[in-house]
Amino acid sequence: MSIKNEYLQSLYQKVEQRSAGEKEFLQAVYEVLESFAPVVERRPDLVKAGILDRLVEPERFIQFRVAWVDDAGAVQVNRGFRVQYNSALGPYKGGCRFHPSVTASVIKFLGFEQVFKNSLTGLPMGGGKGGADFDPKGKSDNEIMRFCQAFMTELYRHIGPDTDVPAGDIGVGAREVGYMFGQYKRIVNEFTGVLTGKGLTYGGSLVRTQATGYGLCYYTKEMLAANGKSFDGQTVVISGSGNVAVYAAEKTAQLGGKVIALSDSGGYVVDKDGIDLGLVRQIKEVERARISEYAKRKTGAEYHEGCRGIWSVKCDIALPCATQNELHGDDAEKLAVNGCYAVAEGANMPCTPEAVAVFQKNGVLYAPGKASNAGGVATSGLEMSQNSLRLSWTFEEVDERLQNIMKGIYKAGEDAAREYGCEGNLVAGSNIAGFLKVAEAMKAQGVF
Ligand code: NDP
Ligand code: 2IT
Repeated sequence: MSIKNEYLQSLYQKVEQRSAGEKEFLQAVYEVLESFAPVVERRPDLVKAGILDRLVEPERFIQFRVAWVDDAGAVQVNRGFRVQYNSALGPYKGGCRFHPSVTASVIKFLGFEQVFKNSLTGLPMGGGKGGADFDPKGKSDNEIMRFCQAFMTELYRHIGPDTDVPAGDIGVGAREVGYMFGQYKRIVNEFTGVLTGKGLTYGGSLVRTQATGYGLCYYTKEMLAANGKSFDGQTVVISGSGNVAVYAAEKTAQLGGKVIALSDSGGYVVDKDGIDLGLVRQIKEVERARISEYAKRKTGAEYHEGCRGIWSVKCDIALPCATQNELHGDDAEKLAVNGCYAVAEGANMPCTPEAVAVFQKNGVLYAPGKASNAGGVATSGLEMSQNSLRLSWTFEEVDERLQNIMKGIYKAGEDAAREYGCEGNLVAGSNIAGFLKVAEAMKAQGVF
């Protein structure tokens, strides 16, 4: 693997040396740098100002111990992280992930992607990300609360409503945000919009819960329309059954599509009659149980072990909404052979580079997550605006803003791709459009 532009290839090699073994981070950096050859040719001023050399290095990376006591009275130790990647456009902004697979590499890849994503929203937000290698599965509500309090007891000193504003991600939803917000408020004795994804009774925004899944569908709708297609009457496969997957499924159905499969890390369910979302929400949101429960309760539905098998289900449109590198080259081949013509990422980096190459070779429309899943953070930005105004907008008001933002993101990627000689390539277009704004801001603010 090598990038054709000499400067970009040598920059990538520097990152590789400095971050040896950080697989996910290197994968994200490579994908971005690979699309920048036309920018480097046209904008020698940005190269001279060292923008790219600075952009690949996070402004700050924090790692800390999180010690807490479980229900049996035993002391548990986890590792917490926050990367404050880039503040050129605004306060650091990005979610926190609680999952046993969380490492420095995962947090850095997510933070790096967040910089471009937040820029694409057009809202004043820099990029950050955090989390811990804590596994929420099987923990009691009290254990979740104690962990969140312990995590915030260190994190609070690094964040603030004008400094860094965390939110949710895998394993972090309204419950966890609530516990973290409460702890922050107790420590600093201030009620501020320091986190987004808050409950509606204490500063949360309407639509934030639905925003990533809804936004994904609004973006996909634009991509389909530009190619003479729509969701209407199409079969759709969605991986995952968490926050993003559930609301992507809801909006798909509202737009006329039929969702026939969902998954979790254990396996997937297929329901040819169309997934019953009420049942999914009961199982996942109320009972916090496994998706296999769905097949036990719904006649005609089947459960299969192994989450990657979901990509062998024949569909028109696929929306990967679980986690990074969940869709491999051979999965992409299966989708293409079965007639799938559009893939849009709800998760961050769910498709491997091999899978993306298969889509591009087969003419499958492909929307990169940093553009198509930006609706979540965009609505977080709207929550920050409402907190600053000390006002709450209606559901319709927020939803309309979200739709306009997603349309704008699609157009920015499409336009930049055309302008920089890679028409139709939303990966390159979105990377370039997101980058240029950050680059101009960094250049204007001097070397830092
Ligand atoms: P949730 O925790 O609500 O749900 C995650 C879902 O993905 C679960 O079904 C989970 O299954 C599955 N999953 C997680 N890890 C794995 C794994 N290693 N292998 C297979 N399946 C897995 O998270 P979200 O829905 O919030 O996040 C999903 C994706 O969307 C992530 O990539 C996240 O970064 C991204 N995203 C989220 C946003 C948000 O606002 N929440 C915004 C933008 C992107 P199981 O229960 O078995 O673990
Ligand atoms: O990946 C993401 O964009 C998120 N998890 C949402 C971040 C946010 O600050 O709302």
